[in-house]
Amino acid sequence: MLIVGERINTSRKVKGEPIIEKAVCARDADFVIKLAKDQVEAGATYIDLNCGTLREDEPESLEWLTKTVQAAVDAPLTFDSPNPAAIERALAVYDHTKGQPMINSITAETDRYKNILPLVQKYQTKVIALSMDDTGIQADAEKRLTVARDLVKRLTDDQVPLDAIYVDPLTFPIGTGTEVGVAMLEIISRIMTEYPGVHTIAGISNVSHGMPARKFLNEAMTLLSMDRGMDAAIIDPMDRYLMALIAAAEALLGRDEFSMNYITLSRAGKFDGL
Ligand code: THG
Repeated sequence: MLIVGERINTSRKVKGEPIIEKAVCARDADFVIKLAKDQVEAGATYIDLNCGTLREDEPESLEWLTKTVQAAVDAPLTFDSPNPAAIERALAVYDHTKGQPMINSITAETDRYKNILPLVQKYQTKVIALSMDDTGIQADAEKRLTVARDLVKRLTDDQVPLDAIYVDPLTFPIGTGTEVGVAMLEIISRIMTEYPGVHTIAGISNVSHGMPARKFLNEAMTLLSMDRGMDAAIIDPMDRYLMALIAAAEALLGRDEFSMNYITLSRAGKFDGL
């Protein structure tokens, strides 16, 4: 399972305080390095960088984040931005010896597709494909599926390998409709069956937005999505219980040979106290 650690995001607030945004604005390298190291230690395979709240300072800040995080950890990075100028600045300084970078994300919107695709090609990145187009995000599962299929086709036609594509079905809050969870699971399932070799990914925590006891919804949605074939997730890897459940599900779904990873994590004390 590819785990994208979501904690370096300037829109994240802790007890109402935008502490990440403050740290990035102040160029507090120690703060950012700790966020990155903690996530890698917790099992993140990619570290997401999102400083979209900084607006005109986003490109320079994303470049700084890239250099700062790469100097401290070996995990590859995910550039979480709709802004091609910011992504390109980050990619230009990216150390490719740390693994293939990922762009988060491309969509079927005319301008976004046109501006992001050349970066995917030039820097040979992985790319998250969000199922939205010029009409916006459709609530209807069939419509989102059509957009997702269209994106996979366009990307492969443009020489992006299936293995580099991570389709994101887009996570709606369960409070917005009874069928929201089912729709997401259906999109994951269909994409994974129709395009063998492609990947699916989701920013899971949005499913619980506005709900009480959010963690159970996030945990259940992660496991249900994995059962439908989802093989990557954007989550908080510091949630040890969620990480333990993911490892257990990997073993039970036959994605962990002889459960060796599960056993290794257990021996390393990753489940202690849970
Ligand atoms: N798909 C893709 N990219 C994404 C998302 C997605 N990037 C952004 C987001 N969704 C995933 N990243 C975050 C980062 C921070 C938070 C949630 C998702 C966050 N969550 C809690 C909240 O909502 O209140 C706060 C919990 C905490 O203390 O960390 O801040 O769907 N491709």
